[in-house]
Amino acid sequence: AQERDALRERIRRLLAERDAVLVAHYYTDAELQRLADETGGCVADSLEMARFGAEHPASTLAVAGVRFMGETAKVLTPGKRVLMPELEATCSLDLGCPADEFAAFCDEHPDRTVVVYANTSAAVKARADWVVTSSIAVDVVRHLHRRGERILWAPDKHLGEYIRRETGADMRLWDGSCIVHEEFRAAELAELRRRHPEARVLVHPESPAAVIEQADVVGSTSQLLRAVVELDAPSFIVATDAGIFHKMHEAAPGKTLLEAPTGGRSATCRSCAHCPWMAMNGLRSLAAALERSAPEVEVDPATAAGARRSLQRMMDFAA
Ligand code: CIZ
Ligand code: SF4
Repeated sequence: AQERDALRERIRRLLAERDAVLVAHYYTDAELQRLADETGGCVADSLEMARFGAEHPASTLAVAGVRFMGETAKVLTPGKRVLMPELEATCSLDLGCPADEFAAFCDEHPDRTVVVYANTSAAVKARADWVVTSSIAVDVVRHLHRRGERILWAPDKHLGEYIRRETGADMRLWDGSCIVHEEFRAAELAELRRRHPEARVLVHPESPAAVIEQADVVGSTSQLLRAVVELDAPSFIVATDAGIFHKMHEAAPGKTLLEAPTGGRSATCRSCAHCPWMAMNGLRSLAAALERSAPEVEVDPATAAGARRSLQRMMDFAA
């Protein structure tokens, strides 16, 4: 405990020395989320993290999250230094959608509007017409569908199928998935609901359709967090990364939160609904990154300009 206190102190000092602010994702460890809150940083979903970083006066952003989040921060604020504890922290959606293969997929469907999820590399975003997050995906695709546009969607097939069901849009889907949300199990969830009939079910749309079907609320991390506070229910079954429980407990201290059942990827994982790449972020690696001012996220200017264009479309639509 003493060592962790010392680490926290060192990080506070380094943040000040480097003119840096810590932005942490909801799925990172609670101690990083706490430190971000205590040092005037922010804890948020991927897009809110980027927005906060853009508006904050610090010249360096220390991004605790996964690589595409660091890239998005760099794309939106090219003048800032973006440090990450671990550049190898990635995402199965990003990994499963390499830019060259994605460009070939787009070339096969030149008549379709290309909409990609925020969980992609800057290079994939640069090839897209639109970037969306899970909080705005249905609204954007409905808008495009009403304009008569047909959609090419990547990379998450579960989110893509969900958007298609909600909007009725004509969508071609890339075959990608999140290794965390894909593990939620419909039969076991139904069983848990039988044992807790008072609980409301909150599901992130990266989950399989049979899990989404059982949800009272389907939404992004921020939307699920809001639901815990706003819905008048004593308990909730939550199907998203367990990292979110820190903020949920903080925001709604009296409520009972239950983890939605997973298939169980490994016998050793603390919680199977916890992203192994998010877990690469820790106090020690953060302190080292600040100490060395590395590793730094770089995005080449042409790619950044392309990604900024499709991100900006989403932000203009949301405004
Ligand atoms: O699953 C993820 O990685 C999410 C929900 C990211 C984000 O904040 O949009
Ligand atoms: Fe990617 Fe899933 Fe991890 Fe989010 S939780 S970063 S979508 S692998």
